[in-house]
Amino acid sequence: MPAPRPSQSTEATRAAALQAEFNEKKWVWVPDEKDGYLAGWVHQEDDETAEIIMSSGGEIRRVPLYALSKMNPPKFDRVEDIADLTFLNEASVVHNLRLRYGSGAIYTYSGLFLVAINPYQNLPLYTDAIISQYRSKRRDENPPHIFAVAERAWVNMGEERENQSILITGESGAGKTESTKKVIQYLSAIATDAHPRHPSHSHSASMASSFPASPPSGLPRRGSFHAKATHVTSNSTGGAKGRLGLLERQILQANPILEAFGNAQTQRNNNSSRFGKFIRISFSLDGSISGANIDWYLLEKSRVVVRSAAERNFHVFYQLLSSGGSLKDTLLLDRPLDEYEFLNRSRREVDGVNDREDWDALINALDIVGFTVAEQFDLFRIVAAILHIGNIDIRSTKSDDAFMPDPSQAERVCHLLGIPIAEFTRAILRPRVLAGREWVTQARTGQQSLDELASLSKSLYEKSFSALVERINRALDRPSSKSTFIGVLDIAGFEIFEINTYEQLLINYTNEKLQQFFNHHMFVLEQEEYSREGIEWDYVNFKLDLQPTIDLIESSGNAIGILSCLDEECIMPKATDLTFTEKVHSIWSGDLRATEQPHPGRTKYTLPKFEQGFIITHYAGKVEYRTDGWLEKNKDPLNDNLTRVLASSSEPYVASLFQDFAGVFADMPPSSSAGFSAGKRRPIKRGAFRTVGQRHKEQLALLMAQLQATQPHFVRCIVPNVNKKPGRVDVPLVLDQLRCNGVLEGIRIARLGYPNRLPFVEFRQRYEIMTPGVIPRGYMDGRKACIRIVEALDLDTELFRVGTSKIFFKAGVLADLEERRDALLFDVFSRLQAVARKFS
Ligand code: AD9
Ligand code: MG
Repeated sequence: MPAPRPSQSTEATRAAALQAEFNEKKWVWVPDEKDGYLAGWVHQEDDETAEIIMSSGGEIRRVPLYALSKMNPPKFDRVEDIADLTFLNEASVVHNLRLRYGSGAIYTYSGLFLVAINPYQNLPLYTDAIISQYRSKRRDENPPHIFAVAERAWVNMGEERENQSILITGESGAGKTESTKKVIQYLSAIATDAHPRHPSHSHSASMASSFPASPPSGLPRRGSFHAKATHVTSNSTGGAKGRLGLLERQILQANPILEAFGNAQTQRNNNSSRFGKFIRISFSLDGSISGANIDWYLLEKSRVVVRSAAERNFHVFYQLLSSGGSLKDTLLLDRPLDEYEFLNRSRREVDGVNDREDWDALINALDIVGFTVAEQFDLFRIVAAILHIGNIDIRSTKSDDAFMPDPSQAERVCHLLGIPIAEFTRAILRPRVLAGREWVTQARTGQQSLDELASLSKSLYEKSFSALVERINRALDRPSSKSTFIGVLDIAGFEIFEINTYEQLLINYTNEKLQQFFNHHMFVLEQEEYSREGIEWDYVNFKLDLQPTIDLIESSGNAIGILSCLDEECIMPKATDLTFTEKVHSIWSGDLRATEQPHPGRTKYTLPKFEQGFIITHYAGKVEYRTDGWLEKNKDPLNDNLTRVLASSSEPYVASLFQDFAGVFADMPPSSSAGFSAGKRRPIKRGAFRTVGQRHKEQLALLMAQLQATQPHFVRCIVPNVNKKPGRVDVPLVLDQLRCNGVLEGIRIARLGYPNRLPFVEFRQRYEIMTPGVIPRGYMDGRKACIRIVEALDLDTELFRVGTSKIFFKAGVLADLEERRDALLFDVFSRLQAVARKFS
């Protein structure tokens, strides 16, 4: 049950007192380096500056007027939707988020966004009782919640038979993956309820629950914020979990598997996803889950071989080594953890993580999803082989030729991977390469051979991860033409680090596209609302279009983009990272496309040089990219000799991982004894060789095409502080994120239009009192009445628009009206009191 509300009258009195106190002064937010913004009131002001008395401490500061932000009246404290604030400035946005977070309300709407601030503690927000509380309810009937977003997606899907997507982004550690899990938890619970196995909940009734076309916006109802900020706390009893069907359980259990192989402890997050994912859950017409599918993006495979000393490798390495039984013996893992080179140069244990328990959970999950014992063994075979590869000792002779002093370690690797040791050793130490038309043996230095082993480890891990996801998909995928899906995207948000490299470019490029998608969506929705209401509004000139930046990165063909430029350099014989960088600067030096008008403030066609790199102006800010290592990163090379050996492995799983590379074998040296029979040879697939950039571009294009065919919902996760601690909000840190994740951009767009809107009835009820005598007695239609009232209120005509059912206002106008209304009421109230005193 919701917390008891204070009685109406005490609440009203308190609100009136707060308002009266507020009205006495001109309150503002003053920018502050440490706290972001501090409250103060204007003591004196001239044309350009103001003297502010700071609210805490009474210190006086002189501040230029442009730096000040207006404060919202106290009745707006803790509003559930930031869009309802009448002063929509950064300071008010973070103030509201901070206030709410302080009282345990981690979720807040901001127009189309749900903002979620990581609580860093387990709040009782996700029980079965809460699930029921959100079931079949409109957004405004409950406090903001991730469940409300899931509910809305579900209802929209049912009513409109349209696919839905929930796009969750945020920094590392912000809570994306947790939010994704909550969405899936909610959907599996309600889908189970909708299922015919539970006739008490008729699915048709639940799917048909009505939902308003758009959330009510405008001035929130009075007195509703405080009461609703407290969440229901009730514990689950029994619950949906026990009732889930196999498919639902498999979908839920896919997650621990993905996390074991795709997550790792980092400085920012003990369980950081090192890949992005898009999970689609399909539903049949009756509302039951009919299948699921997972796509993944950009696995950080370099972590397998290197990482900072304070971080760990992927969880599965530690889990496997903590396992009991004979598996480790079979995999020849007879050493303690600190004797594996790929594990012992960095952290080994993590607070709050029990690798042994997680291992059990992983095996349990694999069992539930349906991996056979042999399939499970294959997964761990690769993990173990990688650990052994890390321990292969390679040295250089005096003439700098690589040699392997002790083959026993390589023997372990070859045993597990099912490949001949002689072939393997030769591929690593002295591969045969095509020089002109001749096959020659290439001498390698020790370092080159070690690099090859590192590439092999990364490749093995990534390919096995890919096969793992495919296998999960085979278990969950039940394609059916009648089903519709809800897709959840859990992907890293915009990144601006001290040093930004190729990975950041790909992530930021992804986010630029997602933001463009959001802008477009918001634009369309706003436009629709305006045209429904018959309001003229020109959206075109608002610098909403992020396409120039996107083109700059992705375009191919004549108007080449950065990724294609990199691809070209990758096939140039003598190209280096430096020649690539120079090419970038020669192409985008500004004059080439001088005829195209870049948007003001977004200088897109000159990429200023710095050290070895360039700067791109993204929607979220300028980012300096350093280009060292890009050619290698993009080519992602693995020598042909090695892939050939692996593709002909006697272990079908290992061979299958490299089958796509069979294409190169057309060029294999005739003398090679790589040892695969013609029968084993797979069809030639030359297309399989693509650069990392190309692959990502294609994957992203597919994702965008899918998203475009859905009705989207946007969730933005926020890290409140860098200490992973509950309760503290570091305002500058939060502001940075709001800027990067598009929340402030969304507000900017909203402000360009008429963000506050009220239905005629509401407007009249509230403000008629301020214009006595303007509306004649008897009937008058709502629109006419409103027009009369605003005219009498003497509002500048630029500040509002009258639609067909609502009246629209620019930001800030309603606050002024409220102030005038309060003053009036106060006046009336005082006079009534005076009269009352006279008669008592
Ligand atoms: V990363 O980009 O994968 O590094 P995420 O996915 O954004 O990151 P994650 O969901 O893993 O972050 O959350 C990080 C940690 O914050 C979790 O392990 C929890 O300890 C904590 N967290 C996040 N959201 C919640 C929540 N709603 N309730 C409780 C939470 N704890
Ligand atoms: Mg994550």
